[in-house]
This record gives sequence, structure tokens and C-alpha cells, in this order.
Amino acid sequence: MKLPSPLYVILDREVTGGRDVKAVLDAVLAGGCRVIQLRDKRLPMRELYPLAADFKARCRRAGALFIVNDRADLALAVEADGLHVGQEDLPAPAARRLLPRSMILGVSTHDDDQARRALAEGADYVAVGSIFPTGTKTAFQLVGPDLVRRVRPEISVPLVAIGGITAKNADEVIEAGADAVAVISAIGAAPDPETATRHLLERLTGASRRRSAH
Ligand code: TZP
Ligand code: MG
Repeated sequence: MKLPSPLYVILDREVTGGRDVKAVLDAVLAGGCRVIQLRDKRLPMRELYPLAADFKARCRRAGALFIVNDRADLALAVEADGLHVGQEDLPAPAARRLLPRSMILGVSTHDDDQARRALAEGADYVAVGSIFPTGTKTAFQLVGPDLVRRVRPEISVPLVAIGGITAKNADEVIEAGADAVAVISAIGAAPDPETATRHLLERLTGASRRRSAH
């Protein structure tokens, strides 16, 4: 599997402020991002389900992947393109058994062993973080771009860096070997999410090009 864009935007209503999260999604898609995750740790499932179904439809129209955070039941119910689980969620092997083979499974990891295990357990992409300090996740584990560098040779699937990544530090993460970066606040909290998406995508594309030229 190859991710369709080097930018993976996670939309979380906790950072999009009072704005309509669907309008923020449309802006991110208009800015060119083609991997979207819906993350919401508070909304009751009765409200989360229609929101996820709407996200799915908007992503489909734009040709973007739609990934659901945490909840395998929701991912299956809306026929999302994928599910993302962390170290405290449904274990990857159980998620893998539950999901159709065509559904993408992403796994968050915070050290070398977890990254290796995620790959062995059938992850279609492996996320590592937090690369930099972040205000979005409480009790994050700071791993630095060095974890990307260390695990890169072993991770044969897309490697996604997450945590505190912005247009200012994204180059460093791509140079370390990430295929993509996942961001929450850099886009979700931006005053103009469409322009912020375009700008971050340009940085990532430029950095990937420079890396392959070496
Ligand atoms: N996992 C590791 S760091 C993080 C998650 C979900 C938060 C990323 O948010 P931001 O705003 O891009 O730093
Ligand atoms: Mg989770």
C-alpha cells in the first residue's frame, strides 16, 4: 500500500475550535490532502456515526482515504478505508482479523519494538511519535526524529511521523525517512486550513524530492 499524499490530516473537533468540522474537512481536501482521519474521543456514537458517514462521502468524492480513529465498529459501519489504533486500543491482530483484508490498518507506536511488532502484526502503515512536543495529546512520549531514522530500514510499509509537526519542522522528519506526516493542530487550528494544507504539502513534496535526489 502507498499513501496517496505525504500529508495525513487528523481532524479532531477539540482543535478545530467552534468551526464546522465538515467545512474544515472540505478546506483540507481543497488544499490537496488525500489522507484524512476522524478523531473524536468525546462524541457519543449516535452523533459520531453520521459524522463519520458524511466524512466518508466527502473523502470519496475527493479521492481521499478516510480512516477512523480508535473504533473498529465505526470503521466497519461506515465502510471506511481504514482504522487507526494506538497502543491502548484493540490490539492490531484482533483488528486485522475483524477488518476485511482491503481495509487499511494503521498502528501508532512509540518505540522500536512497538514499531516492529506493528509491522509483524499486519499494520499497513506504522505511525511513530510524538516526534516533537505537542499540546494536542496529554502524556505523549517524546521520541524525536531519531526514532524515524532508526526504524526506517525495518519498516517496509509506509512510515508516518506524528506529533508537533508543522511546516517549519516537517523537512527534518522527511529527511529522517518518513513517508508522510500526520498532523492535528498544524492544520485543524490554522486560521485558513486550505492554505495551511497547501503550504505544508509543498514543504513535504519538496523535502521528499530532495531526499530522493541524494
Ligand atoms: N499521537 C502522538 S502525538 C499525537 C498523537 C495523536 C498528537 C499530534 O497532534 P499535533 O497537534 O499534530 O501535535
Ligand atoms: Mg487510539
